[in-house]
Amino acid sequence: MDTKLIQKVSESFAKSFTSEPVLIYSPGRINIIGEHTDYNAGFVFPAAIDKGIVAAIQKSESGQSTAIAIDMDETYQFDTNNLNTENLSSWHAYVVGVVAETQKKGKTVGNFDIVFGGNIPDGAGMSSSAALENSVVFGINELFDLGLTKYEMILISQAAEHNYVGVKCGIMDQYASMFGIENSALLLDCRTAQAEPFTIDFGDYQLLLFNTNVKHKLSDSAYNDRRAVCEKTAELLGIDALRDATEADLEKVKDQLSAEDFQKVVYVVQENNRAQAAAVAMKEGNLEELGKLIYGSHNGLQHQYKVSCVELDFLVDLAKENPDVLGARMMGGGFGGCTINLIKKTAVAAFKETAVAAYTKQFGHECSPYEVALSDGTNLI
Ligand code: GAF
Repeated sequence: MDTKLIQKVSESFAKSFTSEPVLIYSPGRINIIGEHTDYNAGFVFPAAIDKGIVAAIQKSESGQSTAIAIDMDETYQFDTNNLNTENLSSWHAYVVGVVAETQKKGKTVGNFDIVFGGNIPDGAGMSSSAALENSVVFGINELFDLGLTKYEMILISQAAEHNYVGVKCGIMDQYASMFGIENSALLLDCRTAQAEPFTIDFGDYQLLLFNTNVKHKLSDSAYNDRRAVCEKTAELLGIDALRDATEADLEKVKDQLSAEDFQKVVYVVQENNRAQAAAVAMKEGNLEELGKLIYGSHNGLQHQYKVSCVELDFLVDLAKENPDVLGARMMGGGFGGCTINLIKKTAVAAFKETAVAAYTKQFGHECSPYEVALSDGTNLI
């Protein structure tokens, strides 16, 4: 837990408000494998991390709600009794969207004051948005005794993202952030919402992230377009979701799809298989196989699903040149954010140095290495 961040948020709350707040930590997430499979009712393999959002929240007696984002030094005011959901920009949409979705469930949300800050870089693909949504819904559930289960909370967070942010995301990010378990990754079946926890101990190996520090435009619309292709294909096949399709099934509708879209849906079916194969490899302690699956995932994301970018590809290509890296791939929605690498512990320091130098030379700005610990999900501090 980042005690400095907790202190910063608490002090900032005390400067603006007099009451004693409830403190919440809501983590971001990584994902070992299983990308763009969640909205196809498939398998994903995320873990909550020791980077996230700290929120201080308390009931407001002033007749309005005040939200303060300390990282941006911005304040936004609204009234939960007369919520204006038009033209919400940036982080306002996450906060107000969660309130609006909670109200749609017939819950009475009074006014509240919230101050939040985080240590997940924006656009890093580590789900700062899900962490924020979860901290808000968890906080108002606590303050107003709404009686929501954690599962109901993540559905509210997801709906806020769909309806007020405009990204038709799956459930992976909100789930991992809410239900994370220390030192564990979760093999999550997105159809049943049941997760099998895997204790993560890779022995001589570990996970290492590199943030490209880029977030390319159009990522949200490209995300929604891909989801639409998947849903259209499932409809053509007469199935509920692509999770139920085999590659042979896809051949039956090949002539009804563009060549590009066909490759995209093939990717989804293959990636869903890779996520399940990764679970087997981990159970067998077969890290070479896990690494191959991770490289295979990137290859599909780059060439078939087409959600990578030159910066991510560059970092994965660098990893391939290093025999101490067993696997590397882009992580999250794509078009920027982080790569995730499975690397020998003794090689971490040297690879960080090489990768940052090569990346800076190529793109004129640095990439940022991160080592993360796997943490518990959203909770009171
Ligand atoms: C984003 C989404 F929010 C997730 O639901 C998931 O689809 C991911 O992209 C891709 O796997 O993080």
